[in-house]
Amino acid sequence: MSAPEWLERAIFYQIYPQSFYDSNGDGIGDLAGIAAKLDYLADLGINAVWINPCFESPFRDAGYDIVDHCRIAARYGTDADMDRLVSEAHGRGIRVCLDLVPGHTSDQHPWFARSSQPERNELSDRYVWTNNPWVKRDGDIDFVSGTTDRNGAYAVNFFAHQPALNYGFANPVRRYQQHYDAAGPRATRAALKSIMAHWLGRGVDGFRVDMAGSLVKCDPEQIGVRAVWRELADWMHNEFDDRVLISEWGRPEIAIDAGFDVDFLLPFGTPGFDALLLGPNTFPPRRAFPYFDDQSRGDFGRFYSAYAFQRRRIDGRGYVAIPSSNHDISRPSHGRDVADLKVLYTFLLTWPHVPFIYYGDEIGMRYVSDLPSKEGGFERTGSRTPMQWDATPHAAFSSNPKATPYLPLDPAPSRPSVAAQSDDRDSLWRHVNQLIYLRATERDLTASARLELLTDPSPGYPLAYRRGESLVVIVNPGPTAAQVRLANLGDVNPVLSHHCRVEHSAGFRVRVGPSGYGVFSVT
Ligand code: TEU
Ligand code: CA
Repeated sequence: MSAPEWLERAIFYQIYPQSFYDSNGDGIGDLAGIAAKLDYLADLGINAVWINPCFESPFRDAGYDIVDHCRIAARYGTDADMDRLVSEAHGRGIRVCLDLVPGHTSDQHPWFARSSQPERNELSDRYVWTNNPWVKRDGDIDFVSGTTDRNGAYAVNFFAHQPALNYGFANPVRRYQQHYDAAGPRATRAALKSIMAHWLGRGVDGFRVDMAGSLVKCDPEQIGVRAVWRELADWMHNEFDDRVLISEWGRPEIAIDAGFDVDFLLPFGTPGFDALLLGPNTFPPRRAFPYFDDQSRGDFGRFYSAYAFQRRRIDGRGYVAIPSSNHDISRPSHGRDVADLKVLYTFLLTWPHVPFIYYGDEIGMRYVSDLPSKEGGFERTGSRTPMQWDATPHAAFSSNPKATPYLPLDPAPSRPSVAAQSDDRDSLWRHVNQLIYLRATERDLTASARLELLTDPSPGYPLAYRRGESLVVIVNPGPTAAQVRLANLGDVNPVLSHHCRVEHSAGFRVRVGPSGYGVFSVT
């Protein structure tokens, strides 16, 4: 089953709903607020959005603790607001993906209340329960007990208030462990299908799937979880045309094999994401420096070996997605200035993958350190501050300037804003906008168009690569000018370049300055 064609040109924008735009003045971003900003997204060149969970929840994990998967949380609006948002977005050629959280619910979900009852009932097997209330851990699974009258302990999927739904075990070895094809796990799968069908039936274009690899327990070879997702993915692709499944798995070679269309490179699973973007002063921190490092201390080869392995294994059946950042990690501007970010985006938006831009990254919003945790964010809270629309004290985040926003705004007087950048031809926003335009119009910048490295990937300062037949890209992160000689490329003309020159004398010498980049057409 090949992935939907529209992914070839997709440029996703991740929206944290509570922090994007507050349309009704209560200080919390909402669905009508997203609808009000669709023209902004269309002007930026975005053609797909992923909205973090916006369903009924006690919000102890910012909405990843759900009590009703088929109802929009009152603080974001109504189901009708979602219908309006989808229709308005489609009217602008923007697809809408929601966040599917299949692995767990809130412990306040009605399913859990019923499943926690001592006497056996139709939902006793909806979660993973031991038959012994004193179990704290079994293998790699944590358990919690004492919070209900059921004579057992329940498996935890993330926080203690997020009981794991029962999709079964790949290799059951204890009496309480059911095979993933047993009746209980199959009923859970059926319940997940009805949640998916509910939103797909309302025109949603697909899902980003939370902790996709967590469903089947004791599954070291991920045989069971692949079988479960293959059934769900085949069902969805057969029942609903042109919809996508995007996994938070971090193992594209497994996720695509399991039926997903796209899998993220992330700070866990494959090492590719770390090698590009994470280092000693990011969150999560890493010992080694990333390739996009302001002192050129990284090594593109660390990324490229992981990426090339994934591409070989995926073999055209799906896509890798490299996000600029997301709601769980520090923003790319952490430790990088605008010049560094322009080089990073030149790579992110010309490399073969499906790009995801996290809201605010297009203007270089900062990761705000040391914020008090909100709704289970902890260190992640710094990447979830309100969108900065203009330079007024409240950044025009809310229709009510007096409203207390969901989180404090970035306090820096120099904080970036859309208003200050969208008309500035040298701004980061304009650079991202130009690259998105290129990606949308150049036939050699589709997600699958051919890639040929023109320089050694290690350490990769500078790095040059060819896309398709007609484009050559050069990036040189860091403070040191560099030059490299390329093979004869034919006639070379700059499309978008900064401190980057290709000289025709004696072959092709590329001179590129500190934080230089260039996109050249070759004929
Ligand atoms: O994240 C799962 C996950 O593994 C990462 O969140 C990471 O391990 C964690 O943030 C510590 O860095 C997903 C969602 O993205 C996250 O926001 C949720 O909190 C989590 O699942 C539970 O649903
Ligand atoms: Ca609001």
